[in-house]
Formats: sequence, C-alpha cells, structure tokens
Amino acid sequence: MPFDVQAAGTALLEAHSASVALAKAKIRELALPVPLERLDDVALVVVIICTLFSVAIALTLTRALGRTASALRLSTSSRADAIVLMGPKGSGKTCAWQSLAYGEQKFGTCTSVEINELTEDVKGKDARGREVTKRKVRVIDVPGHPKLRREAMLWLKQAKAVVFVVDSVTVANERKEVAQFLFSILSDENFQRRRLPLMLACNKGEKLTAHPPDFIRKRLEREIEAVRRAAEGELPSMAINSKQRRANAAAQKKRDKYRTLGQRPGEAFTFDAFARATACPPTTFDRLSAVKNQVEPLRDFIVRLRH
Ligand SMILES: Nc1nc2c(ncn2[C@@H]2O[C@H](COP(=O)(O)OP(=O)(O)OP(=O)(O)O)[C@@H](O)[C@H]2O)c(=O)[nH]1
Ligand SMILES: [Mg+2]
Repeated sequence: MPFDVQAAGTALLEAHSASVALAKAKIRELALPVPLERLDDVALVVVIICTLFSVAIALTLTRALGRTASALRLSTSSRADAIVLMGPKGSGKTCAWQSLAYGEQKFGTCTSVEINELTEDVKGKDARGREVTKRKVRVIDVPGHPKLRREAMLWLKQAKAVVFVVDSVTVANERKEVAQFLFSILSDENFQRRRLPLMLACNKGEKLTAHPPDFIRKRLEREIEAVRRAAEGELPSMAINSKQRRANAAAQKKRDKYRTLGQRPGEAFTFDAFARATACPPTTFDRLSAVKNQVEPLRDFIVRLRH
C-alpha cells in the first residue's frame, strides 16, 4: 500500500490537538495557577516537554537493546572466522575499520561502546606481491575502553586473526597498559591453542613523532616480560578446604601453562620466541595511517591468511 502523506499529516495534526487538549484538561484538573489566556501556550510547552522526554526514553531503550543484542550475538555465535581489531582506546581501530569497509573515513569517531562489524571483499598483495581479492571477510572493530575490556576479550572466540592497533606516538608512554592488554591476549588459552595470527598495527604512522615499528616491538617485548614475571608471582586465590585447594591448584597450573607465553625459565619474552614455543605464526609488525586510509599492510595481512 503506498504511503499517504496527506492522511499521515492529518493524523499527526489530530494527535497534536488531542495531546494539547489533554494537557489543558490535566492543568485544569490539577488546579495549577495558570492564567486562562496563557493556558494554550502552557499546554503546548507541556506537550513538547513530554514528547522530548519520550524520545529520550526511546533512544535509551534502543541503545540498551542494541547492546543486549550484541552481547547475545557474542554468547551464541560459534563462528570463529573474523579479523578482530583490538587495542587500547583511541589507537585508531574504528578509523582502520572504516578504511577497510569504505576505503575512506565516512564518519567522525568517538570512544566506541559497541562493536562495528562488516563482511566485505578485501584487496591486497599476496606474499609474491600479486594483487589478490579475499572474498567475504568478516572484520570486527572492538571498543578499547578499559571498562569494556572483559567483554572485548570475549570477541577473541570469534577470531581467526587478531589485529592489535596501537598509537605509534603514545605507545611508549602508555606501554604498561598496552603490554598488560597484549599479555592478556597472548596468554589467552583460546588464542594459543588455536594459534591465531597476530598483527601489531602501529597506527598514526604519518605523524612526525611516531615511533617506528621495530622500536615499538622492542619496547613492548621488555614490558610484556615485566608483566609476565609479575603474573608468575601472583598468589593463588584463597581456599577454605582441601577440595577447593586442589581445584585452585589445578586451575592455577592450567593458567600458568599459558601465562609463561611458552618461555623457558630464565628466558625473556620476545615475539619470535613466543611464536616458536607456541607454534603461533610470527607476529607481523607494520606501520599504518588509518586516518589517511593508508592501511595496505593490514590488507596484505588479511589476504595472506591461510583460510
Ligand atoms: N593522526 C592520526 N590520527 C588518527 C589516525 N587514526 C585515528 N586517528 C585519530 O585518533 C582518534 C581515535 O580514533 P578511533 O578510530 O576512534 O580510535 P579507536 O581505537 O576506535 O578508539 P576506541 O573506540 O575508544 O577504542 C580519532 O581522533 C582519529 O581521528 C591516524 O592514522 N593518524
Ligand atoms: Mg572505536
């Protein structure tokens, strides 16, 4: 049935008049001190305020429903076929995602609270430098805010590769937080068991003060080693009886297996040693400038993935 603009307009006007009449009746019923000549104006203001209030409630509800739906999708989906963009907040994940999705920055970004997801053909160069297209690649941009870290980690389950985006300028100052986040990914059981490929995307590379990828690699290796050593010294959780003590010890042993990052005693962490010990592919380090849509190394990384 075609949309009847005139009928819709009439219905809106009728609804508006009915609302104003209702507001006037309510003002009279409550005996509010409104002069008779101002009754129409006050009723109109009441209707406008109520309408704005309803719109605000509807928007809040829609947002909450969106987040519930995304959490539901996360918990029920068993697909592990996505390129998952992770990393600290403000490092440029959403800009990199837009670059892949649209080849340009379609919208301005602010701190993400929800994921962005798309399935798109990705063009890049294979290991021999030939232009190739990978069909229907699912790419997920995960918010980096520390308060959303627990939920962010759950997206690893859907990953077939992880792209960890860092800000090449601030990474040196924020290395502790960045290393902690990276450690939680590298020591993840699912990540190690499935030998997920990892790319460290050193973004904002066009800036004069950007650190080169090799410098970032060395800085992060040192910092991850510090996190790893601190994790070794962590005390097991309290147990109130022997059964619980045994359960705690078993859980601790399992965690420790992954938290050593495959390094032998006395051996310091490096990305290469991690790859050798866990049989994960070697970590790729490369420079990007998402905001300038210079994300070729990311495209190449995606098209070179085996599956
Ligand atoms: N100079 C420069 N700025 C960038 C680049 N990429 C992103 N930015 C800027 O960095 C800021 C954060 O970018 P986002 O893409 O929103 O960062 P994010 O990683 O998605 O952040 P969260 O959603 O909070 O986790 C924005 O102001 C971007 O314009 C880049 O390559 N160069
Ligand atoms: Mg974002």
